[in-house]
Amino acid sequence: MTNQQIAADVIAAENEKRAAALKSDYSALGEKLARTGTDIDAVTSKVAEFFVAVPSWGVGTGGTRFARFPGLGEPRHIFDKLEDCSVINELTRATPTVSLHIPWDKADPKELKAKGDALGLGFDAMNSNTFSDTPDQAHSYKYGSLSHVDAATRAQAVEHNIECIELGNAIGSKALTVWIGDGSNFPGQSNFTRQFERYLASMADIYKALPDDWRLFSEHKMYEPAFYSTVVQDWGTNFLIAQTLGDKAFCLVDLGHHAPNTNIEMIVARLIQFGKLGGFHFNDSKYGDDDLDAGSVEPYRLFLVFNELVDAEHRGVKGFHPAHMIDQSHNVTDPIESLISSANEIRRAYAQALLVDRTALEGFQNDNDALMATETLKRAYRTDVEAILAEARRRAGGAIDPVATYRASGYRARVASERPAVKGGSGGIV
Ligand SMILES: [Mn+2]
Repeated sequence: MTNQQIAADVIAAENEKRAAALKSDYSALGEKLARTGTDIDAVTSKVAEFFVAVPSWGVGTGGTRFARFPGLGEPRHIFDKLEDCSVINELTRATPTVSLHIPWDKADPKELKAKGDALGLGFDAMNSNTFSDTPDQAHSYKYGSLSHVDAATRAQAVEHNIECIELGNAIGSKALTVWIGDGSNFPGQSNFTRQFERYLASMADIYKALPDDWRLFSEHKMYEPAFYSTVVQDWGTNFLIAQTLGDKAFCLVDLGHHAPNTNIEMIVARLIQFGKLGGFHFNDSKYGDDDLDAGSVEPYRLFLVFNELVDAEHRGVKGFHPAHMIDQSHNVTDPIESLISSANEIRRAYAQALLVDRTALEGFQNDNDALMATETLKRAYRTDVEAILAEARRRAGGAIDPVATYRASGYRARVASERPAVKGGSGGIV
């Protein structure tokens, strides 16, 4: 038995309070879905097998350029972070893996692996950090890392990524995600072509160090911290990178890394069509890279992204297995509650996308019946699938209402008494 953070009897007692209502809701929804030939249990089973990785950095309180307001019981190190991540998984049964960020989470691989095993957690993609300096490093990343004009700085950044692969390999990870802050703040500051050539050469060196069963994800981002241009600014450049590097290289789509109103679901479709969709950093956005909770601002967009994923699944696209990860920053909520809710919203979008009548949709598309085609999507989106999500959690040993159960467990108060309070005041984006 693994070392659980939330006592099984707390989950059982909370579930007991809600079991009868869930049974009734699930049965009513089952009847409704049966009328259109959908077996609710088949959908519930698929939802129960859908997992998303939690970011280790997400369980700490984030911040903005202006300030950071620490929360109670903030994790002190990666082992505290893993315990917080375990809480999310114990209650949702949707997040059995954690994505680490190096050097923030650097630790003895044996200890990391042992802690993960004890909590029943695995390790998802490793994330390198060459967008900030550590006190002991020889060359600064102030003017870039993998694309820096200085060869020694580039070599140091490549070496850091290789170190991430080696650590990841020792703990069972199978992917490296590379996002760089490289770019320019002024027109003329950098030669776009030379800079991208240097980036590609550095990435090729990292790619060479990749084990055979690993994947390399490159993440595009329109702006920030470079405000005039970034080296990997959009999905087109990202696609060129993945295509240039080889079969183990894929594009990672972070939902917040696009201009407002960008048709992200269409980008997803294109990347799927050409075999280069590596996976996602789920979050939500209003204006920029806001790192808001998944599904909190534009749940319909999240659904439309999942509609493309389910469409690919439905068509049996070869080698289609995108990595699902959350990438959020929590400033005003308990990070554990935000991550619980985000994992649920992501599963909700998946469940709704599973309900799309794809035969009918194809018929309406072929008949140029725009109204009924879009109505077919809306019909699935409007379905309240909460009972499916709750039943999937309950069957897997999780909580029918995970946030209420988390609050009832008193976990935050317990860790607040064990972990020293952190003073606020400093700025800094997580
Ligand atoms: Mn991201």
